[in-house]
Amino acid sequence: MGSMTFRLAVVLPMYNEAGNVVGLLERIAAVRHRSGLDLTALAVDDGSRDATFDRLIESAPRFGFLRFVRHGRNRGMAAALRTGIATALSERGPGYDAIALMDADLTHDPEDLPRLVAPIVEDRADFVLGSRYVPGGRMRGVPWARRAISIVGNHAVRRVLGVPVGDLTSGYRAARAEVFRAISLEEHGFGIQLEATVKAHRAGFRVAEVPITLGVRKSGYSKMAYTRSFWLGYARLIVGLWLNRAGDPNGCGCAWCFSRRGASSSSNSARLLLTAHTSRLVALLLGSGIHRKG
Ligand SMILES: Nc1nc2c(ncn2[C@@H]2O[C@H](COP(=O)(O)OP(=O)(O)O)[C@@H](O)[C@H]2O)c(=O)[nH]1
Ligand SMILES: [Mg+2]
Repeated sequence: MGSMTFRLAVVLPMYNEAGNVVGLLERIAAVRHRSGLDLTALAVDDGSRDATFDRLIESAPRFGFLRFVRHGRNRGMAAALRTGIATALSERGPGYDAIALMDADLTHDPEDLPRLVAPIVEDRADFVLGSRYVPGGRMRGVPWARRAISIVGNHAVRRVLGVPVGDLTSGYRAARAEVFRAISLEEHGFGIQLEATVKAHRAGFRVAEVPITLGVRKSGYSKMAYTRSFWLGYARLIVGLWLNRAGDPNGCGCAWCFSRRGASSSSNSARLLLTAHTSRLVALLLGSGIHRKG
């Protein structure tokens, strides 16, 4: 399939990104023009309290490829991504071939989009990660603590879950629409990215990585914080995915997933106890070590 007929929705979660909206859309417009991709920008304003929504409304006449939806109140990045993905999947006649996820703070270069979707366009992959951890991938200006946490975290999770992917948590990614139809995403925190990578791999989709450079934002502020709930959420997710590694590719290890698998109850309660206690312990250890300022 040539790129001219390739329909791509780029989901852009936005929470207080007023200073980035127009610059982002200008760069996407240039990419769209140059690449010939049939690209739609699908912004999800997640109850921003700044002028993000006003900027989107003002931008609509200028950027014909822009669509946007709004949450009445802030529901978090994972909810915004889910809304964006569901909106893209509901598009009919014709539907999108692929859906990309990209941060709206210009830390992901829109210019990388054609390279990101190329493995899908050329039918070499179903799910492509914009990766910091393959040759050519980089981080530019990212604080050392964040780098360290990401590098060590990715390494550990790769070993524990046995998923042969360098950058499991990258927020810059693209997948065939059918991948998002096949996997169920249940995480409420930033862990939704890891959840999607592991579930896509387990469901048998071909995963590829292309190098990207992750930059730092020039406008606005990061909403990621290394809080106790951040670590707790990740720990619970990782332990759950590990416990469920031989089961339903969509299962996360929670009581519901185990009961759906129909396994016997005694070993299940032991596992669930382990999940709860291990995740709390990991979260405590990690959460007490690192606190974010501001
Ligand atoms: N919709 C929505 N987007 C969010 C929320 N938190 C972060 N984002 C968006 O997700 C992307 C990444 O968030 P950011 O705060 O930059 O996190 P970081 O890149 O990990 O530091 C940006 O486009 C944000 O606007 C949220 O609560 N709701
Ligand atoms: Mg960011």
